[in-house]
Amino acid sequence: MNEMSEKINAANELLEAFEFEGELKNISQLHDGHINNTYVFDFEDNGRLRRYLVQILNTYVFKKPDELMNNVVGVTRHLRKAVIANGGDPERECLTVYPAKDGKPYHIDSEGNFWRCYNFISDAHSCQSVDSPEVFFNAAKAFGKFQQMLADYPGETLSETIPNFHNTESRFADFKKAVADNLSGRADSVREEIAFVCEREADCSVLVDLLKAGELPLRVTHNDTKLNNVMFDNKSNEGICVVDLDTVMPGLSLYDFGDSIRFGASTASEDEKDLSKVSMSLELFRAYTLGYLSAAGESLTAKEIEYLPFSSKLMTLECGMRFLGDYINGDVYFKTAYPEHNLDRCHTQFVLVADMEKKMDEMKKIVADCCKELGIEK
Ligand code: GN1
Ligand code: MG
Repeated sequence: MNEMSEKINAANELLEAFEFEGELKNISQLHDGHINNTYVFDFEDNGRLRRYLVQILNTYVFKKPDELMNNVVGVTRHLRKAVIANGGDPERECLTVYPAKDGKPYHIDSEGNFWRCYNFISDAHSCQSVDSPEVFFNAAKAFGKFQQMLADYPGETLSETIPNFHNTESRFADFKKAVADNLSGRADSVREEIAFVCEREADCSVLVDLLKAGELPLRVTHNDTKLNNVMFDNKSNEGICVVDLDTVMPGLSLYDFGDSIRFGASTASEDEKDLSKVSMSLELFRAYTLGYLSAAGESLTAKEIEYLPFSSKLMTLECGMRFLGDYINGDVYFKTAYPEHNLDRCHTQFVLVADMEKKMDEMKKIVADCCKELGIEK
């Protein structure tokens, strides 16, 4: 069923299931993410506009939505307390789960769709690309602060919503399986891309090995730190709220840092076809590093800081490998708008990886300079 009719069919059921206030006036769809379907429901309540963020969770990707929602409820409650303790506005600086009337944090409709409802963050916007280093600096501060606010969250109570999500070694094994199974029959047309990944097999184990050896600490991390997962205040442009909490799980701070660079430090969009436009901007890398270290630097270990540049490359390689694997699997995981979409995405990621390999020494120097500027000594 197409997405438009899906939301209209379900609207009446949702009005029954959730405690919305007012009269439903409009439904619009947001097209930010590659996984879930997101809508904004506008209600009029005694002349006042009330908006809710309503989503269908992708249960192909998230196999245990119940456990996922337990994570999200726990994490959002914790963040709310932290925002209040910092003197912030919990209506705009964190997500709140609105439970269904039966008390569950979701509603499964008659067609089996898994719906949930959040507050809509008012007077704020998301960004699909970085138009100034300042925006990226602000995103970094927001993700750094997010990590700080979750520093005392009991990680052992969180379920793994996608097992081995950033275990790049296991991602590589999944990739090899996709190539061997060749479900779409496309593998022969992407031999060069497959070789690009295989040449970098050793990289895939580096962070996992450091974690196993106890050289990197396990923290509660976001794990999907794309620029468009931060809401920016319309007036100040500060990053006020981190959203998309489905992958908040125990992980490495380096996953969050690296994934932000992958998406936000690129000079082009993730699916740019003209690869001559794609590179990793050192200016943007610097802006993010400075923002992130200013918010979270004190709590990072020397090893974490040392691996910031490498993690940027690794998270980009991992994501490119996932896009390529999905292309070979027949586009079953990421939403795509046209048949070669995942392949286009994979190409931008690999151009970025190659560019980061060239710029690795400069990235290391930027990290050292930022530490110096901020007085961080490890
Ligand atoms: C997905 O949902 P979204 O678009 O924020 C994906 C991330 C990828 C990203 C690539 C649960 O994130 O892991 O890095 O696409 N999320 C999931 O753009 O797989
Ligand atoms: Mg998202």
